[in-house]
Amino acid sequence: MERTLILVKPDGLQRALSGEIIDRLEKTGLKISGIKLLRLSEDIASKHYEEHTGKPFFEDLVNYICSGPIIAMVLEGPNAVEKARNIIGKTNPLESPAGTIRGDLGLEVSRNLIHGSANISDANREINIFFEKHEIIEYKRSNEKWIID
Ligand code: IDP
Ligand code: MG
Repeated sequence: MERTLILVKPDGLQRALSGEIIDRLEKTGLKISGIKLLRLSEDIASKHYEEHTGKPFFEDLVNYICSGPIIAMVLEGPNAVEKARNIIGKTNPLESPAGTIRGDLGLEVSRNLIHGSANISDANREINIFFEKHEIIEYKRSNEKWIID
């Protein structure tokens, strides 16, 4: 089954929105297969955001993501990557429609609350940065047949 990496960014925790953010994603039916609280080092943050190396916002982005604890999470389900991105919204909260996490809860691109992998290959790469194999748990939920046909 497809998996994606989600990060509740430092502003999400500072604003006590982590429950709300996880709730919105979990209610879709996506299953939490890994979850942890951690504070990123500059090295790990730069690795996670390596595609943005050299961009004007890169240094601010790394400082932002390292500025406080984050929650890292693996979500699993059919089309998990695309589904999570749809719930998250566009990169800039201003362009994110109402009903999305960034659209409803954020104002600025540099404080956009949450990360979700952009595609399956990014998801695999990012999950490997944040989780050891044994930290991802495979389990069945009793209501799964009512969520996934
Ligand atoms: P994404 O998070 O929607 O995938 P990316 O383009 O991959 O967006 O950018 C990664 C993160 O970098 C964004 O979530 C946001 O926190 C930050 N970012 C992107 N563009 C800007 C910008 O123009 N100014 C400041 N921060 C930005
Ligand atoms: Mg991205």
